[in-house]
Amino acid sequence: MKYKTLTQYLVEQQREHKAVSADVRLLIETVSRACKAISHAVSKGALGGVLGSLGTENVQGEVQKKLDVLSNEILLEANEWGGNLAAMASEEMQTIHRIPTHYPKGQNLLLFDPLDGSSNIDVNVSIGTIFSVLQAPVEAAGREIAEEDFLQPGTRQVAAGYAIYGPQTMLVLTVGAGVMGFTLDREMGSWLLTHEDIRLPEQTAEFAINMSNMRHWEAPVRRYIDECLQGETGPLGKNYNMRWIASMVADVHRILTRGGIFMYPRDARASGRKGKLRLMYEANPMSFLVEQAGGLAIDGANRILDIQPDALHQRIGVILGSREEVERLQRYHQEA
Ligand code: P6P
Repeated sequence: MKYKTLTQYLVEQQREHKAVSADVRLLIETVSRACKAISHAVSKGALGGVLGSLGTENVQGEVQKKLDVLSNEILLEANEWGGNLAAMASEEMQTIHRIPTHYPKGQNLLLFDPLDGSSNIDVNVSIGTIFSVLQAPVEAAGREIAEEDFLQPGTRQVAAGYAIYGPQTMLVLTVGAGVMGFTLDREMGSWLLTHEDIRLPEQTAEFAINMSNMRHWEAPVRRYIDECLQGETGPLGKNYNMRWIASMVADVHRILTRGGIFMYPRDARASGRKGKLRLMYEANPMSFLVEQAGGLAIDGANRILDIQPDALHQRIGVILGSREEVERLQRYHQEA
């Protein structure tokens, strides 16, 4: 079977649908090449001397794995010279990374979690790269780009996606014209459009949450999970299954593929009061993808994409997936 390549898809979106500009198309192609390099490094595992921790912590206070830092460096180096970026931001860096003065600059802002789920690296479980593309505010023209220029609601994203390094390496992307899945053909080094127009099933019987945090949850979350656990004898009238990979990219990919609800809600812990996941480069790109596929993404009562960020590494509660289930949980939060 002949598959459309990522380049062909992007050229068509640019030429026929005006869904992407030439420099966003170049940016996505550059990010996809960097993800190929990360996939190659990840797949070497112990043979590549890239497993294990560096003994350092990132800005989040999380232990940095060798592959976290390597993936961050691959994305920075790949995206510095293209002339289509004003600056970058990463989970692994305290503040923004401006384009070096000897390179031309562009109008786009690239944000990424270079290797999400890195606690799974050493145990050979799927991990991924998450990215989000914004545009520099008009008022930033003629001055140095600042961190505040990144603090835009998720509705302003012009593109978002993730690469998942699993049994297959895939790139799942939206430019605001639906969600497309590309599988890496390692022999040719091409991303091939194998999953056109991914639609997230509106109903599900599968929830994803870390149950060990149950005692810390707010009442609406506790109510919803209790009802799921009551199965067909309870108010939801059906039995539910549970999955938790502890790798957001893998859990979200499963949900985009067969439906489900992903929950990392804020909770009563000091570390969880605002949630665990980061708004700018985890929740926003995943929410853009989920909504483009027909699903819903909330922080509890509010749509995630509408949230006005107040800090680059801001954390947020995340509930996303099959529309019917997320709407139910949103009602429970609104009733609380
Ligand atoms: P927990 C990975 O560290 C991550 O940021 C997400 O990818 C994942 O969904 C979550 O944290 C897992 O958190 O507390 O279950 O280990």
